[in-house]
Amino acid sequence: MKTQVAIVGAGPAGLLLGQLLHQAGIDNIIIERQSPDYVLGRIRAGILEQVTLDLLAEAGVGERVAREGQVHHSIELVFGGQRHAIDVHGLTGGKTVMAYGQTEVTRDLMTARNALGLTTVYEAQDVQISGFEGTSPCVSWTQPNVASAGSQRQELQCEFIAGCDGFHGVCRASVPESAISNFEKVYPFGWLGILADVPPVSPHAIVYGNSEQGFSLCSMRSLTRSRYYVQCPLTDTVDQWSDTRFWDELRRRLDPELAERIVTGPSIEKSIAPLRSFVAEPMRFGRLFLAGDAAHIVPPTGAKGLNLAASDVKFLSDAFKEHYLERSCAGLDHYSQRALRRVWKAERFSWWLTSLLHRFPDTAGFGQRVQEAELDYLVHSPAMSTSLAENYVGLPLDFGV
Ligand code: FAS
Ligand code: PHB
Repeated sequence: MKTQVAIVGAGPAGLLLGQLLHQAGIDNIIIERQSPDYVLGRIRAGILEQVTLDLLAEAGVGERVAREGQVHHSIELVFGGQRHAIDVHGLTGGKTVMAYGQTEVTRDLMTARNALGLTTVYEAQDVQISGFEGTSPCVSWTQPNVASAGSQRQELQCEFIAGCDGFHGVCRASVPESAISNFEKVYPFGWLGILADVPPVSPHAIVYGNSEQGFSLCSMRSLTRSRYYVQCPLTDTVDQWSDTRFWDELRRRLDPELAERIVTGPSIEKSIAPLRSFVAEPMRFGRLFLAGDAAHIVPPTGAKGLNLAASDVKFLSDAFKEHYLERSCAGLDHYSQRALRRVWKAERFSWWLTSLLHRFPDTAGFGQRVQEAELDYLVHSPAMSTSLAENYVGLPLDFGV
């Protein structure tokens, strides 16, 4: 098999990149280790920035999200038993965010790729990449479930490899340690998240809480499906959290009026995710380019993970178009520096909001009072609220350039 760009990973980054390259006439094949249902079964992000929405529209998959997504003009912060609205729309000159689940983004991209008859190899096992430091990159794998393929290795010769295979993928792991620098911060808690088919308690604004018991988040996937989170110890397991315990704990962490309004119901998904900040530098190694979670991870507090993957893909697809259509390598040579400038600003914002909204086991006394003072200052300072708002809606792609 041969292609121009081999994409490893059929999550949002890989699928979006494949769509944009196809539209530019650049041949690509995606190699994914899981099944389509498994990929769709992962419950992840829920908030899209305008930059991401514009990219989905450019990729030809903007119609359903525009129809079914819920536009949010504000967010709310709950602390000290009181709820404070942050007028994101007013503070950013009219910008908003969209509540629309990553699962639906992935579904829309999968549907579009299938409709175009583009090649996506699912359930590829033992995926390996090679030759990316030279001029003949190659992706190989075994396809045990396909009789004709048997168990011999399949090989895809390509001109470039896009590593869109997430934090635990093979692409970043294939880079020699001497060629890569990793920057990481692991947080001493996780998020217990549930999905329930009940109307969201706050359909027009995501609610972030910081109470004595810890962080909480009230989000949604639609007007009939809610997504909630509470901070929990890393030692907790899902089995220790019955639905009743979850709902009681969530109510405990909200202001009385909101707690009263919560509509509870059986969870249809329940999981605990650890929180980390992570960046690998650079994001390019010869003919291998990393994008999305393959290159960086943010704590989900700032709703940046999926949106950063989208902006990486915007920069990388533009660079490939320059290479193939204008015969210029400038974009490819500049990709890592350009993407990392945006990544680090999102890392900073996500770290800052996580530090502000969570209870840290080793922070008491002075540190706790400073956190409470910063929250009080934030909701009463137009300057501080504007800084939160402009980062929350997503900085412009050319910010600071
Ligand atoms: P993904 O991890 O989504 O996709 C990578 C793909 O590569 C997967 O399909 C995987 O199966 C495949 N793959 C892996 N190894 C491979 C190999 N060796 N060969 C072939 N394929 C391989 N972000 C938010 O903004 N808000 C949230 O609330 C939020 N919650 C999250 C919860 C969890 C548990 C996790 C892990 C992440 C969460 N994120 C959240 C971040 C998440 O949304 C990511 O930013 C987003 O999935 C990034 O997309 P991709 O870069 O495509 O990576
Ligand atoms: C979600 O809906 O999953 C979500 C929303 C906002 C966040 C994180 C996650 O900051």
